[in-house]
Amino acid sequence: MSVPIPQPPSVPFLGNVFSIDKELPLGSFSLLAKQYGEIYQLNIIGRSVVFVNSAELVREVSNDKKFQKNVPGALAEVRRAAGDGLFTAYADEPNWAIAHRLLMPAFGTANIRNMFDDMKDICSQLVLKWSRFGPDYVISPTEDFTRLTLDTIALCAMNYRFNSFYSETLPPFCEAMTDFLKECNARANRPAIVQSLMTGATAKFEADCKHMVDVASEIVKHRRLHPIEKKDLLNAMLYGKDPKTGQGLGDDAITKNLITFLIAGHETTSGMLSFTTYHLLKNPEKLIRLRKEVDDVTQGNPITLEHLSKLPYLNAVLREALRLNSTAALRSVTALEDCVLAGKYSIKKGQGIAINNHEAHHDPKVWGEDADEFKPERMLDGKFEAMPPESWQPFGFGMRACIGRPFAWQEALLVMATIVQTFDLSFHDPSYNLEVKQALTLKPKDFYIHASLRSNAA
Ligand code: MNH
Repeated sequence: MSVPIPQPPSVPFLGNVFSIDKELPLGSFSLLAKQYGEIYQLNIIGRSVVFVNSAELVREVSNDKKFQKNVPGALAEVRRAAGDGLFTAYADEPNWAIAHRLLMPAFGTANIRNMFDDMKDICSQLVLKWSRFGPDYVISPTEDFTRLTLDTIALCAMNYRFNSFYSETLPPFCEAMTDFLKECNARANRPAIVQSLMTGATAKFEADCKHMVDVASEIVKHRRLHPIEKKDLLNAMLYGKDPKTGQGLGDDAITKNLITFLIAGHETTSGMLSFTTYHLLKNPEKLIRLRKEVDDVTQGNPITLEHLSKLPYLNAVLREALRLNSTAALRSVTALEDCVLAGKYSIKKGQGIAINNHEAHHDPKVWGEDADEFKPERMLDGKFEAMPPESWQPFGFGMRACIGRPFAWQEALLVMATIVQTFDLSFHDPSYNLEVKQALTLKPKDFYIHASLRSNAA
């Protein structure tokens, strides 16, 4: 028995576009999920999208044989800068497979371990800033973590220094990217006729895009002229060959992938660090447990690569923060054939499906009635491994899953361990409750803290 997929009332031509909050599309999609349940259908300016919101349905569409990555809406706009780079490549674009095979070893755990010293270099800059400014200074964690993650990916991937900690405002590249990503979201929800009238916004969009392309292609040119011996991602792309076809990547493809790493590699991780900090501040007893683990392992010594493999509670904290607030909570696939979901919802071949992992990660059916609470303990002692498959997928799924996961994880372990080892943290506004904002990814909104050097250092 087939059951129709519910669709909120729509208006002619624009479809359901008025249901979508321009500042926080995910918020609208989640509100609709509260109203319509595990599945619903929207018409976004003529494009039909089926949203799946339960852990069970997400598991069903997490299947590379039946569904493939889709690059619709805002993601398609990101192609203006990132083209057929790894993240925004269409499923059938040859450069995806070549870059994927060529880059997998470079992003593998062994190579990421080589990046520890560079990660530590940037992490020390954050520590120095927070120490020197002292306890009265109002810290914006989202801004300082953005400095940190942008500088870290640039140094590790292409030996480039943005030096973000040495300026009052974020680097021009970062502003261009933030504005660009916001505009990608806006453009995706604008009818073509409206878009065609917005010449000012389009000019700004083009200029931001050009700025990013210029910075990245300058880095490639510079490295060609001044080669260095470093096992970074840029060298892997310049000199590596696809093991299957023997092909290398051209300078244009390399530039697009550098932009991809800068975009994909910093916002998401910055958001994860900010949400983790928020949840630890809201749950002081978890912070105490975490600090005890870090102190026991490090004995107050500077953090080393070896320490990072001995911090199970920190791993659980990061998993739990990413579950509650996945920074890239939506992904899209297309059905490769006609199918029926949950034995009752008919889906036609070619149908676009949006996967709302924010909802799935809060599904009480798999996470329990306390699904909205921050409880790292549920990720410990084999419980995480025992969850139904694909219940936790903040890094996406299958062959198009995040290539930067080991990178982001090592960076987050280092930074969070260093922070709890070094500082006492407090909310700037003790009554602050989490609010979320969205560019392409999600971050806490109006979240400010204070940091003072620890009074009871180990
Ligand atoms: Mn990342 C793909 C989340 C860190 C580079 N990343 C994805 C996807 C998700 C994701 C979800 C799948 C998107 C989709 O299905 O359309 N990524 C994250 C999160 C973090 C993260 C939550 C940090 C926390 N990502 C990073 C870092 C890098 C990176 C760091 C680079 C250094 N991610 C990528 C790339 C892809 C990707 C590249 C695309 C992979 C592919 O399609 O082959």
